[in-house]
Amino acid sequence: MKTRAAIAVAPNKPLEIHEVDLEGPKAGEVLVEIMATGICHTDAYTLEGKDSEGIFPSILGHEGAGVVREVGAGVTSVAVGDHVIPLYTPECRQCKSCLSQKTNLCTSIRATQGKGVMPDGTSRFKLGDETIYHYMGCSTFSNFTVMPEIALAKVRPDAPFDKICYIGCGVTTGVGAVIWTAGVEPGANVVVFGLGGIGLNVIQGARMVGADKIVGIDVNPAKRAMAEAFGMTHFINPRDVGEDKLVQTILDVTDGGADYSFDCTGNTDVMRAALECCHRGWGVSTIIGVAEAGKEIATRPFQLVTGRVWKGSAFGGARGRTDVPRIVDWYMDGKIEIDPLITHTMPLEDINSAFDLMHAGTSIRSVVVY
Ligand code: NAD
Ligand code: AHE
Ligand code: ZN
Repeated sequence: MKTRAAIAVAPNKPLEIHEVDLEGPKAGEVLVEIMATGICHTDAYTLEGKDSEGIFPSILGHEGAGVVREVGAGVTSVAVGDHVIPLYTPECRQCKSCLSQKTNLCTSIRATQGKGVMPDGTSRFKLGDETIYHYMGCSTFSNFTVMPEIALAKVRPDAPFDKICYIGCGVTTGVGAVIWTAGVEPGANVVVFGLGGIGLNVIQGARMVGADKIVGIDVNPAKRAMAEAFGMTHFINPRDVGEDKLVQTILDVTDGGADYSFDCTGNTDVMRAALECCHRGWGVSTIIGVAEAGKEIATRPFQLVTGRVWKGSAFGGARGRTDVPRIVDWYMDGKIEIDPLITHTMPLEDINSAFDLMHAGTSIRSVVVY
């Protein structure tokens, strides 16, 4: 079949809209009509050539929601007409990682996913004779895509696509990192670096679990109002206090340091500050931000010797097929908010403006509605 898609042709070039050829689903695969997709900072990072796994030409996008239109042989967990959220972190429930119950990082198809192909080693997308690669196993910047069955969360049919697409990455990543990765408890002091599409969801996760102080840090003062609306109690702009005084300022505000901190910037200097602002003896810092290829983190080992803990979180530690439908319920039941975070919507033809808005710091989430 033909499908309209935005193709990342080369690093740092605008996405190009084309009618591409899409091969139908093979065994264990599902054809999904994507109804809406968010644009996450990770899409921008890959488009900018910062992802060591970035492949061009490819169809980016990993934050979608849609409807099953066709199933391949042997598919049993979803049927035509089901509403689904594509999962860049699948849940096969059979691999060593899934069975361990210690991680959400299902390994069953990770290798082919990182190479931009389906589990059989081939792409379903073509433009003329040229192969166009998949991205993060999702490619939601295409109106239709093919997904492995194990990478689809079936969700309730009354939830609006243009909002729940955000649960495909940003919402789950932020809220999940609080609940599942860090395990923040009521009364804890939480410090969040970067108040964008991920950081604001860390803030609402912290509010949901009953955190005490929720300190937000951002170099863009325009992010303050939304963060306060989502539960932030204190705001610090590193440029106001001086970058060299940032950690001490946080220690003062939190009476000795954060119980939990989260990096939602992808900046390795910020990651260091996020660790070092943690309380001596027990503070836990969770890295969510994705740093560009070649970057490394550093701190004095003494920071860890004296009890601070450095962790990382992918997709909020969520087990996609199990947890994503629950998060959709939380949204529909009013336990979490999504609508105010979707600051811009646009047709696929205008998708490049979503990247401009992100870089200008004027959007939280842009959503393409097909
Ligand atoms: P975003 O662009 O919406 O937000 C980033 C925010 O960080 C902005 O508000 C920006 O002003 C702020 N910022 C930038 N530099 C800063 C600094 N030095 N100090 C303080 N604040 C600073 O991006 P997003 O969509 O929220 O994504 C955030 C990060 O999380 C990205 O690196 C993204 O790739 C990553 N991410 C990781 C996962 C995961 O599973 N681990 C999932 C989604 C996104
Ligand atoms: N491909 C990069 C790493 C990118 C990365 O860390 N991705 C996150 C999700 S970001 C979503 O917006 C993730 O889930 N990582 C776990 C995984 O298995 O990819 C690189 O450095 O090569
Ligand atoms: Zn993302």
